[in-house]
Amino acid sequence: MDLAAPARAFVRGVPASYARCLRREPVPVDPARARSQVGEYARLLRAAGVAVEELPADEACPDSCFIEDTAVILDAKTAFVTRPGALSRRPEVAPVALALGRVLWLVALEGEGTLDGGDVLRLGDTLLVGLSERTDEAGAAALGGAARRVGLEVVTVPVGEGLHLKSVVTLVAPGCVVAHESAPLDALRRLGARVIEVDEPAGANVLALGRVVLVSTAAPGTRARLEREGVEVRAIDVTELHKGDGALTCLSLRVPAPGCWCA
Ligand code: CIR
Repeated sequence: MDLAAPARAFVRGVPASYARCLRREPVPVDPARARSQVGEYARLLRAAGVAVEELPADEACPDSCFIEDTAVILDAKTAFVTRPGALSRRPEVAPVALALGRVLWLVALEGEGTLDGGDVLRLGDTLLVGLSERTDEAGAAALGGAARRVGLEVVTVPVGEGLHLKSVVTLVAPGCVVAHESAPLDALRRLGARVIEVDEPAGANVLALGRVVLVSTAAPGTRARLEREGVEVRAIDVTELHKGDGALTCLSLRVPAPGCWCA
């Protein structure tokens, strides 16, 4: 199965209530600036050939622009609908499930477990799931049951620093990841991944869209490093989303073309 740019992606608008989003540092955030950064993100996805569907902002859900946490896309036909670890984020799920259900089969997380999509990193036929402050063993086991039915295997790993697993490691190319030193480097290498280590926290979350890889402007060293590796990089300013502990992958849910998988 080939790694390719997503065929389609779902993004979600930034509400004015984003000013009250969950965040580790009590820094002020500017919803209007975040909105324009998400608009540019959608534009870059479209420029990479991705069909983008924008779901409306939900004022009742300050973190709803971080749509990745509400589902895990398993293949071109199937999505696993999550139960986010943060109580305030659970109402985000139903409207996203409604939109996904128009084009995908849905499997819901049954039981008491919790899982955020930001904790799930796909590496070939393996879903590496971070056990974090948001994702627990029961959530990972529920995903494992759904994943097995489409030929994927779940492997869990503890998340040390970072809100989510993908805060500290993301895919660059088939078999190759970019990772912060706080990522589970041994586990990644045991799974056969080539690891490009970077020391910029904002550099560890990149979004591979086929050959083109989006990198935050807050990580110029990572950009230079990937360019030296021959990667075609597009830099994008998502600093207003970083203030809410978000990054590039968390701003979309990406659906691969049939027979392919995507970051
Ligand atoms: C949260 O704390 O849930 C949001 N403020 C940030 C979520 C970022 N999601 C992600 O990286 N997948």
